[in-house]
Parts: sequence; structure tokens; C-alpha cells
Amino acid sequence: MERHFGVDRTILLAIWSMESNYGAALENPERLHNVPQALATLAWADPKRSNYAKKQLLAALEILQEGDVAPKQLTGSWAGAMGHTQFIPTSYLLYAVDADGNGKRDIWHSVPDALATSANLLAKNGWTTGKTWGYEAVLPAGAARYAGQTKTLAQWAALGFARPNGKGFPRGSDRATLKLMAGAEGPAFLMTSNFFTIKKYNAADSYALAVGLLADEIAGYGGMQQSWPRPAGTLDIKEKFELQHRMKALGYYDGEVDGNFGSGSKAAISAIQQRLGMQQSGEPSRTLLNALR
Ligand SMILES: [Ca+2]
Repeated sequence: MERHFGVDRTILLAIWSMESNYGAALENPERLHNVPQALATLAWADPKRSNYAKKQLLAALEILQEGDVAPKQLTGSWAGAMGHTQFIPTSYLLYAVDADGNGKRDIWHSVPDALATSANLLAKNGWTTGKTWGYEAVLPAGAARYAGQTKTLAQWAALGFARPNGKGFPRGSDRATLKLMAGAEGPAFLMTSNFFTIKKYNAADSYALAVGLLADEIAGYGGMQQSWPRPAGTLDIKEKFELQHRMKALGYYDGEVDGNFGSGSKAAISAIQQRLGMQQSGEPSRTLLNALR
């Protein structure tokens, strides 16, 4: 797939992870709506999404007409995102690929078809083979005013930008846009053209950054080096895991240790807060974690 479309396998894995947790999310009844029914409902009942839903409904019917999938198997989210890589019907019609050669473009059951469809979308929207999506950089003092500007990596380096590991930027003639997604106190990012191609999949900067960082981790380059600023007293993801581990060890919590604080975690926190004579918010906090340490 990497050879055929020229899109890195790590990027495709990261998209698959983000879209459906490698297919696991497709077991969730929330993702198993009949797509024409869901879109017809939206078109009728949701004035804000009516135009979108009508267009997608017609595209969904076209998919059925082309015979790639049986009507009962045309499942997706309430808004019509379908299969392992969560394509909406119009995107499916533009990019779907039969990679396993069985004659059907089946992004619901065939992982090769789904990943090839994503690769095809990126390739057709200008993915540059063999290049990264961008670089995490340390923001030099006073350089926040350049946010949103585009310069060559060599020009950014001349302004004092460097990678957190101190290494320079390869391919200095490539152009990159400075994004300060966590504000001037957080890590800076110099985004090259492939970042903007990932945004063709989902237009949110945060989505494209998450795909890029996850792809780098999968490739063994490590994740983000600098910390993301967060409100004082709140926990990062490692601390959230630690808090759940500690609550479990103390017998207050018997759910998954997954960093997600649902009703089980909240009940456990409230019980511990009560025991410690703290105010019962049910919310994870640094104060609570320190108390358990
Ligand atoms: Ca197929």
C-alpha cells in the first residue's frame, strides 16, 4: 500500500486508530446505524444539517446502486461516517478502492480496502511521498508574533527555531507554517505540506496533529517532547492512569485503567474524597493524586 500510493504506513495506521480504534469501535451500536435511514432522518429533522444529509443520502443510494455492499451492510455513524476509516458517502464515491481484489470496495469488512481508500484520499490531495507532516519546535523568545506565517525551514532555523532534541531541520528549502496550537506557552509546530493534506481528511488542526504525532510514535520516533500547557492542578494522561491504578489497588475502583474518567471513576473519586474529608467533586485532580501517593 505504501509502495502503491506513496503514503507512509504509519500515517495510515494512525488514521485507522483515530477513526475507529483499529476497527474496535465498529462493534459499538452507535456506529451501526443504517446509513440511508440515518441520513434521511437528519435531512428531515435537523435543519442545520439538512443540506449535508440530502447530498450524502443521494451518494449513499449511489453506493448501493454500484453494488459494493448489501443494503443491510451499509452501516455507519448517525451522521453517515462509514467503516474502518469512517468515510462519508461522497468521499467513498471519490476515493474507495478494492485493494484485496475481491471485486467489492468494502471499507466495512476489509482492512486492506479501508486503508487503501484512506491512502488514495491522501495521495489524490497532494501527499508528498517520503516527507514528514511537520516538526515540533521550541518557540524562541519573542517569536510568537510569527504564528500563522509560512517560511522555509532554513528561514525558521535562522530565526532561532530548533527541534526539542536540538537537531536541525532536514530539507531546509521545504516551506512550513508556524502553528501555536497550545498558545505561546506550549510547544510550537512547523507544519509542512503533508499536514495540510491530512486536514483534507478532517479539517481540524488538532486532528491532523494527533495523526502526525501518533504516526511518529508508531514509527519509533517518540511522541511530543514538550508538555502541553494545562490548567493548574489538572492531570496529564500518565497521571490519569496512575490515579486509576492507585484507586484500583485501594479497592475503590474495579473498572478499566484507561485514562478515561467515566461514571465508575467518578464514583470512586467521590468515595475517596469523602474518606479523606475532601470536598466531593468526583473530578480527578493533582491534589487527590498527591493524597494517594
Ligand atoms: Ca475488496
